Amino acid sequence: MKKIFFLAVVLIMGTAQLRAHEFNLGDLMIDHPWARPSLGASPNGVAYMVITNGGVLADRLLSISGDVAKYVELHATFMDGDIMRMRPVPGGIEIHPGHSLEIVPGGLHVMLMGLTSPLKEGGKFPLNLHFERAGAVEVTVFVESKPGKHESPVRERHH
Ligand SMILES: [Cu+2]
Repeated sequence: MKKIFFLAVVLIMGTAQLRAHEFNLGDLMIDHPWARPSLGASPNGVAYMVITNGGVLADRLLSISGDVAKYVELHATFMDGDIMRMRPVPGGIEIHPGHSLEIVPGGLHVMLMGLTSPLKEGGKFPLNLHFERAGAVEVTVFVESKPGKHESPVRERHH
């Protein structure tokens, strides 16, 4: 919150969408960062969000960091035969102008390895996103078992 380039806009768009939230950084809009509650004593968690580039220049999500876990990594999920596996995405991911980077269940996810405390339903924590052009922004991640009624059609098709 101390960073001068940090600009967060929380949109309240009606009672059914009270927990929808988004963050803006230059031409980038980060929609509803959320994480599943962690299971039991599981040391790991996952977080999701959708990042839209509304500008005319490409940008790149370089990395994600935070104190919520010992290691925070962007992971891709892929099928290896019948087994779903995941691996880090080195060098980050480009976001073309007019496109959205969907970090959603079944695809990309933010891997939180070595949680410093369990993720509890209704809780929240900050993550820092680092972009090549736009710089850095802190977003607030809501801990929810489901991202709620406000979930966009884009994300629902992955369920
Ligand atoms: Cu992972």
